[in-house]
This record gives sequence, structure tokens and C-alpha cells, in this order.
Amino acid sequence: MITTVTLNAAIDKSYWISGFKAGTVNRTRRIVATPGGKGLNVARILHQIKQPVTATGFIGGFNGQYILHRLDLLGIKHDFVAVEGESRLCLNILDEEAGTRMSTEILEQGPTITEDDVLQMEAVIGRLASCSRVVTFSGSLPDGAPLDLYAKLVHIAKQQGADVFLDTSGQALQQGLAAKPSFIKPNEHEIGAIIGKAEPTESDIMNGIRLLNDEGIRTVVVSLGGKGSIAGHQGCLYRVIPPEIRVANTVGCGDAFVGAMAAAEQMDLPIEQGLVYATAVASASAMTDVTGSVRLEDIDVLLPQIRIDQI
Ligand code: TA6
Repeated sequence: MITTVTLNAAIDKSYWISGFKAGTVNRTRRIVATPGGKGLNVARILHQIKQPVTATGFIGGFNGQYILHRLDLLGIKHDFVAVEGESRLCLNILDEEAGTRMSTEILEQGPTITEDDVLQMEAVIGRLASCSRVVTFSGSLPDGAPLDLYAKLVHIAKQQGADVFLDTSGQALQQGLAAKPSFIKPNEHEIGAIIGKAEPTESDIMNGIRLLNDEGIRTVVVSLGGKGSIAGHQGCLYRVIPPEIRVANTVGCGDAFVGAMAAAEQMDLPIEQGLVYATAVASASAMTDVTGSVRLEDIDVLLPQIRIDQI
């Protein structure tokens, strides 16, 4: 089983607007609401690709109840810790005039969690990790969370024998590395920060990946957007290149990649097959206009078109 952890769950609302302009009245043509926050996008992708998944994290208020209601409608198992305050809204404004690649995100900060909430989460992670092959931690930390919270939770999950994926950024990632998660997906700037380069070249990225592999992070993937990714697995580096696709909505593609990599782990796929599969799922996610959604037929069409080279 795979457990997904969303410490800052959200209702993701996508707005389709023609000619979006700040400072004026913008009327939506279409709205789609989905249970969101990176970890819940991972959970929804896993459910769509038929993998056993349980979602946990923090939820609060009426927004939190809405999130749980939508998960029940989808048939996704969940075991959240309820906190004071309201789970947040995360807006994704898609400007049709600027083309579907123009996406403006507005992310609320979410509820403030307490020390008691953290203690409850530590117990839930320990319990779920004991019956999970993989535990994924995704997204920003909510207000009130100690910056080393991911490090603590990653350690608890690893102690229960689970493989641990960590997809976050900034100080939450920097401090989470101390617990040596088995998979991370830093962006170019984060890998640059790790090796002290503001604008890392591809060679810098490869050196940063090797450094992290040497420090015990088994798999490191750096996304290059539509150009694919550079990955390192136990010191072996790969370049993965997807075919050109018609992009509908790129928000949530990174989460789809994480979900597919966790599924590959669950299916005991070799790393090359896992990277190809995850790239196909992430590309398929970009082809649908609903965040965190894929069409299985798109994955099947994309799989043979993904190129992977060891470098
Ligand atoms: O990756 C896309 C996304 O999950 C959006 O759906 C939105 O929920 C946002 O990221 C949340 O990001 P954060 O890093 O604040 O958890």
C-alpha cells in the first residue's frame, strides 16, 4: 500500500478566464474544484492508475469536510488529523487568451497547527507506515509546523520499514534531507542551492544529483519541464525525454510524477522503467485540463515515445 501525506491540504480551484487582468473584474467561464495540495494530487493519481492508496495529513473546518467528502465520492481511503481553522483554497487561473500554458497560482497559507496536532500526526504516520511499502510527503508545511517536521516524520516512516518520498521545497526540504528520504524531486533552483549555484548548468545539476546520491538519497529527479528530467539513482544518471504534447494544464504534473514513481516502487519496476512510466504519467497529466487527472489511454500511447539514456 502507498500512504500519501498532505500536511497542508487544499481545495484546488481552477478558473478558466479569457484575458485575465489584475486590477480589473475577471469573470470565470469555467470552474473545477478538486481535493488538492500536492499530496492529494498524488493520491488521486495513484487511485486513477489503480494503486492501493491511503491519504493522510491535516484538514480543518468546512473546507476540510468538503475535501473528505470529495475523497469519499472518489473512493479514496483517508485517515486525516482534524485541526482548528480552515483548510485552504489554492487557485489556479488559466488564461485562455494567453494559451493554456499561462497559469497563475494563488496559494493560501492554510491553518496553523499546534504541538498536539504534530504529536497526533507522528502517531498516524507510524501506524500507516507500518503497513505501507511507500510513504510520500508532499507540499508546503502549514503555519505552526516546525521546519524539521518532515525530518521527524520521514524518520518515523523509515523506522517502520517504508520507503519514503519527500517532495517539498525551501527550508522544509533542506531540513528534511537530514532524515535521508529515498526519493526527492528538487527543482533546478533547489539543486542549485544545495551545490551553491544560483543558476546551475546541466553539469552542475548532475554534480548536485551525484552529491545527494553519495549522501544516501537513493533517487533524485530534477525536472526540466517540457524537456523532461535528469535523474540519479544510486550514482547512475539518466536523462529522460518525453515527446511533444498538447499541454492543457501543467499544475499537478510534478505530483503525478511522484505518484507514478511510488507506484513503480510498489510494482518493483527497475529504475529505468519507473522513470519512463513516471514521465508518461506526468505528461498525460499535463494533457488533461483538470489538476491531478490522467487518461489511462494517454499513458499507454506515451509510454513507447519516452526516451531514456544513461549519461
Ligand atoms: O503541485 C500543484 C499543487 O498541488 C496545486 O494543486 C496546489 O495545491 C499547490 O501545488 C500547493 O502547493 P504547496 O507547495 O503549497 O503544497
